[in-house]
Amino acid sequence: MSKKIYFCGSISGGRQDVDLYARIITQLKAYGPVLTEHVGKKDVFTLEEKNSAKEIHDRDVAWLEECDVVVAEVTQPSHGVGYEVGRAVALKKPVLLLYRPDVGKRVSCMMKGAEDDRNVIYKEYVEAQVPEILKEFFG
Ligand code: 6IA
Repeated sequence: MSKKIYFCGSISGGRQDVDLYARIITQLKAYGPVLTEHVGKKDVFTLEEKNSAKEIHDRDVAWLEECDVVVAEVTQPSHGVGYEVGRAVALKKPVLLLYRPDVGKRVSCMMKGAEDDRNVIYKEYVEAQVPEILKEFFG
């Protein structure tokens, strides 16, 4: 069944993983529409410059409420991603957290420790594992 997917990835926190985000988003589209496709676009700042911070925040929170699942790439630390994951947890949305230990960045305990046995799944991965992780998550 098609699910509305909210993908989270760092923007102001640093764009070094943008190409990876784009590749994950391409795979996510097999499972349903991705509401936040711009997160994987190199020109996100140009795409969004017409919107104020308030408009971006309110639109993104509305999409978080609307979505069926949240997938967050949390390797590159980002205030926005942490905020989105926190709101998604409070909304009791199914959340998949993806972290790449081989990059050498420390993961926040507020991401890793959010894992529970119900809504929040945390996976340490390398990119080649993304297809199987998504298959299992979307079941
Ligand atoms: O704190 P960050 O910027 O790294 O937060 C990134 C997360 O917050 C992403 O998952 C997005 O869903 C959301 N987000 C943060 N900033 C933007 C944004 N800014 N456009 C869309 N979503 C955003 C555009 C740049 C702006 C200066 C025009």
